[in-house]
Amino acid sequence: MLTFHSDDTGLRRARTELDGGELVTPYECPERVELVLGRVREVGLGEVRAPETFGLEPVLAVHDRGYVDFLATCWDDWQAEGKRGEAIAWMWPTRTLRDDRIPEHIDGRLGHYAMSADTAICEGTFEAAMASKDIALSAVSHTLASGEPCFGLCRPPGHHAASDQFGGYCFFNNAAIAAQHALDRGVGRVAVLDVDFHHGNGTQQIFYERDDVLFASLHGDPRTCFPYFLGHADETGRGRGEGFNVNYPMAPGTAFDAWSRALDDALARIREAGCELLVVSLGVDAFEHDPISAFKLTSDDFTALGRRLAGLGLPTTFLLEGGYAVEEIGINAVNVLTGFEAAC
Ligand code: SP5
Ligand code: ZN
Repeated sequence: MLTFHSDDTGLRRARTELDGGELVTPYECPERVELVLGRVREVGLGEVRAPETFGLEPVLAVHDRGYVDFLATCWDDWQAEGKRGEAIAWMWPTRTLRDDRIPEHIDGRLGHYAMSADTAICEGTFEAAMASKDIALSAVSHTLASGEPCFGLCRPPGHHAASDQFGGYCFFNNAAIAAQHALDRGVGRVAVLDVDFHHGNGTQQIFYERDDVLFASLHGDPRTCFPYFLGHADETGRGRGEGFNVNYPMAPGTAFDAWSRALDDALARIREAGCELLVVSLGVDAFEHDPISAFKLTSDDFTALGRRLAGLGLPTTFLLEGGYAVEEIGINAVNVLTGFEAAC
């Protein structure tokens, strides 16, 4: 299987993440890509290729222009204020305030465009996000052109990024950008299957009122898990999108037996919907030893996941999402890919 990778994903190396009232070294770090790339090479998964550049047009097909401009200028605007730390939002237009006027001051703009305070913007963030979406677009383009499965080693991840909000370590929604690109190239309906431990709130929001993308997500129940404010089972889509959003919230401690029953249900829904392309939001933070997650998948379970995905028989693009701080991130991500290939 072909892998798309770029060293430019390493241009973002944030120093700070607000976690438990402390500023810690971010869980989402450049070393993640090195670990996965090392494993891709170790097992001889296939060629590793640099992405092509696609510019902003496919980004603007799913993201708001003002949001993209904000991401492009945030770090400079923040620095122009003489701030010493990284750009972390600290005030938001929450329930009792207005959200229809975008402030001019960078603190207000940050609050307008941020979803959560876990994600600092630092030097190189925009450049890394551009590389990440180019990886996703290159991967899906390869799948469309060849019918072959393809792996986009995206970083930063994307699935928490909404049409005009960043957070959860995500800036551009790589999976949504790739899915929209496929539709714009003539694919009739795309399935985005999100197996990251966290709910893909951004992907859900972007496609919530549409029937050309079926979004299915397996994740920690938002009653107790990030992102807390979206991802319940009763979120099924709106308008013509009704029935094209499927959430499988599960309790902390869930292991592969229960998790894979939800997976099989999601795969049946994808089959029934007549999807022509599968985009997998491949987070591997459902792993039993992930430092910020609570499911109990083993490394072998990720191989089994790959096998089951192959059973759909669809052209498939895998895009890296979460998965943190453990050596096994490379093993687990690549296990999905080798499991998939072995079953094709
Ligand atoms: C892409 C993705 O997986 N994003 C996840 C973002 C989660 N951010 C909030 C993390 C909260 C971490 N709290 C950990 C406590 C254990 N020390
Ligand atoms: Zn995650």
